[in-house]
Amino acid sequence: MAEFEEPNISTWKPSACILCECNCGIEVQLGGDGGRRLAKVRGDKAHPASQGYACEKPSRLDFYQNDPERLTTPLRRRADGSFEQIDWATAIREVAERLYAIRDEHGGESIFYYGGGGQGNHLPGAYSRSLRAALGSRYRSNALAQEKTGEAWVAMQMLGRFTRSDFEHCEVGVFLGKNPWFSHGIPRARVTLRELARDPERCMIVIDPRRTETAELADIHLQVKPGGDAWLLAAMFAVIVQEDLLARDWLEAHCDGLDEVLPHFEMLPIGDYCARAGVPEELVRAASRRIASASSVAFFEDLGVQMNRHSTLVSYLHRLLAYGTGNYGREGSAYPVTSLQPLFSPSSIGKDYRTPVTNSRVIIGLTPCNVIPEEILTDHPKRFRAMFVEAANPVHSLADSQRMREAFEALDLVVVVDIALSETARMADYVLPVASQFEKAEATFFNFEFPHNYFHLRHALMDPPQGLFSEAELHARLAEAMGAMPKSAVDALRGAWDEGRAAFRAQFFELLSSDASFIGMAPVALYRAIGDKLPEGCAEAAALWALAQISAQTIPDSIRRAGIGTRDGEDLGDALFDAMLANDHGFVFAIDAWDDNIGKIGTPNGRIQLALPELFAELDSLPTEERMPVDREFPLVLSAGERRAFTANTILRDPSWRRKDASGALRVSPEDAERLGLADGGRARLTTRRGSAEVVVEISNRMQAGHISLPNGTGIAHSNAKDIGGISPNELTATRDRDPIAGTPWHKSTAARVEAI
Ligand SMILES: Nc1nc2c(c(=O)[nH]1)N[C@H]1C(S)=C(S)[C@@H](COP(=O)(O)OP(=O)(O)OC[C@H]3O[C@@H](n4cnc5c(=O)[nH]c(N)nc54)[C@H](O)[C@@H]3O)O[C@H]1N2
Ligand SMILES: Nc1nc2c(c(=O)[nH]1)N[C@H]1C(S)=C(S)[C@@H](COP(=O)(O)OP(=O)(O)OC[C@H]3O[C@@H](n4cnc5c(=O)[nH]c(N)nc54)[C@H](O)[C@@H]3O)O[C@H]1N2
Ligand code: SF4
Ligand SMILES: [Mo]
Repeated sequence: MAEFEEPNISTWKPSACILCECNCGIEVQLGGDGGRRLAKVRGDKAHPASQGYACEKPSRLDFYQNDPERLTTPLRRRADGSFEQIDWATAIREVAERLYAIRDEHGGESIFYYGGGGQGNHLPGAYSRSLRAALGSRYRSNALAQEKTGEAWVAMQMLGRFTRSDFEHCEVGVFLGKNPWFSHGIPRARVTLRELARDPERCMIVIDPRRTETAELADIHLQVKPGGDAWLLAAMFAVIVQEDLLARDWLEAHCDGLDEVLPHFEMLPIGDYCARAGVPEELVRAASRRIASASSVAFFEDLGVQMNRHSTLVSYLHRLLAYGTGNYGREGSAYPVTSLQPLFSPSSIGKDYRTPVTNSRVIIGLTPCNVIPEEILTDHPKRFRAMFVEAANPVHSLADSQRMREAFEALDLVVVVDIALSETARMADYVLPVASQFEKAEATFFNFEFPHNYFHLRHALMDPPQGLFSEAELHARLAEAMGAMPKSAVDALRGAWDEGRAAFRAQFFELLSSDASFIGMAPVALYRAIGDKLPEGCAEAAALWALAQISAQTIPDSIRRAGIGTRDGEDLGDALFDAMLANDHGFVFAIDAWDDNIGKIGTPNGRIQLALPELFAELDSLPTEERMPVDREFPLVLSAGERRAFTANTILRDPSWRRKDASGALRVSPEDAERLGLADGGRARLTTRRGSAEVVVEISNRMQAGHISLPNGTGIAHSNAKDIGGISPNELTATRDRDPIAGTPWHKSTAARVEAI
């Protein structure tokens, strides 16, 4: 994948792609001025998960690393709204003072934290724990609370654990509102999809209103009408119930609550539901029977349903279909995730706390993204007063950018930590620029595989530009400026490290037991104590030492099965930490066994809970509800945010990175194009209740009539942007369009109209 012909090319260095959550291993040759260019990029064969696989995107990573608009100095907003450059000492001092002032006046709970990492960088989130602890900040959120919280709410109640599925070995694979051909989400996605499609003994089922690239490979494509999944899935489970296809013995052995669930499906009018969903009844019955007869079924639900009407209900129906047919815990089905740092923490379930203003459910510790503006734009005494945003771009990525901007304007203080002047950074009082993901050690906690699970600590490939440093260093400096850094603890730990690991462990655990407040400051204290003592390019790994110790206590058997810490007298946590540092191509940190999964059900009685009564009312209202409320003014259904070959949220800002689809076209069916007088490549005006924009049209026979689709991550302000470089989808979406339980947005079914220009 040669991109640049440059002299002085370096040897191949291992790293990872940061453009989707797969984080495929890559190898990079550096070149150009001072060796700062990612000159050549290829898939890394030594990476245990991706095994050399890479899609079309990582060859363009230099557009991230060498964006001409990278920030190099801290910025402070002037009264007139413009920015001035300030030095680091001033920036750190003023940010610390102003955060403390807000804490003192309104309480730490009024300071809201957003972000902590995107598709490639989760270490900032680990270090930000210290900032939140120092401030007593309680509410936080990130992108998971606009996609996965409904699913997490369902999974935690039914199973007490978050699960993923084994597409490599399944007999039947079901993709529900998911297009892995372009969005990936499973290792080596295209290889796995082709294998599933090619094997006549296996079957792929895709539920998507578009004839996607994935749907084209499928054996059964249920081409649902947009927003119709609740009716479709209810009908599918009703087929299982009414045709007596339930896995009765398995249900008896492992599940509770079947008797409460069955009455909702025994009389369900399957034909009527299929008609509402827009899918032929015979095809629905065939798909349901195929699922019931398979030895194993893997399901993947994603944004097509999670950012859509009835999303939490659909997550529930999908699981009824899976568990009703016995698909949990055996090879080729769903498994509970063994993670180093659980993104979906079971500990947060049961503690049902709510947001201060809208009284919304906080799920897995996250405030629903769609309510954030309402938690600010009010005179409620408990409203959020300040926001600290890190490695995220919520003004662009959350519903209703206009409203988000109003909310940001209303805050007393906004601090944004980013590498670029993002749409969110533009609203900040202080912008704090940091090292890029290739200039510091980084890692993600997207550890979702089974039975072998992987971790990859990437080492810095180069130093940051003069004056910049990582989030770890930033959080340490902020803690110091706030007087919150436990200095004597740092000194004690530094000394102990030089004596050896046993002394270091003893010292660390003594600090923990003697001072309850130490735990909150441990990430920055570890960084200060040992960051500079770790191998070159690994300083930011310091906080992982504590994570390794915790993992050694929570999942010791899984780690030992991976061959770690098996030598006599070796400390398991330290062995895991050393393995993290030593394996710069990634490594297997845990091996699990399918047989253990039933025992890992995390509900109080160790059985799967089939009945979620809180969802029954919504389920039973389906017969009288319309799929999309009829609105003559806005007759089309817009899916705002489709993954395409060249989209990657807003990680890459320079639009020249996109080899295809430079205009981020609105996809329209041939029928609609004809009716509306639209030409391929022509312009049109797209309008929703919330906004209006000029778009370029692509006539696509993958679209069904009545459905139109825009890409995600486009419409970014950049000096290389030409004319229509795509529009920002959330200028068109509304915060009140959200799920009643989880508050997740309905981006995939926004009412819209299109007019030719
Ligand atoms: N190329 C690329 N890959 C990415 C990303 C990226 O930006 N670009 N982002 C990553 C991230 S953050 C995520 S969360 C994942 C998301 O991955 P996906 O969820 O697979 O991505 P989308 O394309 O947003 O949505 C999937 C499908 O939902 C369909 N859909 C729309 N409306 C409906 C509906 O009513 N019902 C059903 N059943 N389907 C519907 C769309 O047609 C689309 O094919 O992708 C990751 N991978
Ligand atoms: N309408 C609509 N909206 C959507 C979606 C959709 O389908 N439709 N998809 C949603 C989904 S699934 C997701 S996950 C979100 C993603 O949205 P966000 O979570 O807001 O994240 P990104 O767009 O990935 O923004 C990442 C930011 O991090 C910055 N950055 C890059 N590297 C670093 C670094 O090393 N350190 C720091 N501090 N910053 C860095 C980038 O410059 C960028 O500003 O978007 C969501 N928004
Ligand atoms: S699938 Fe593509 S975009 Fe995702 S991490 Fe791998 S190479 Fe990067
Ligand atoms: Mo996402």
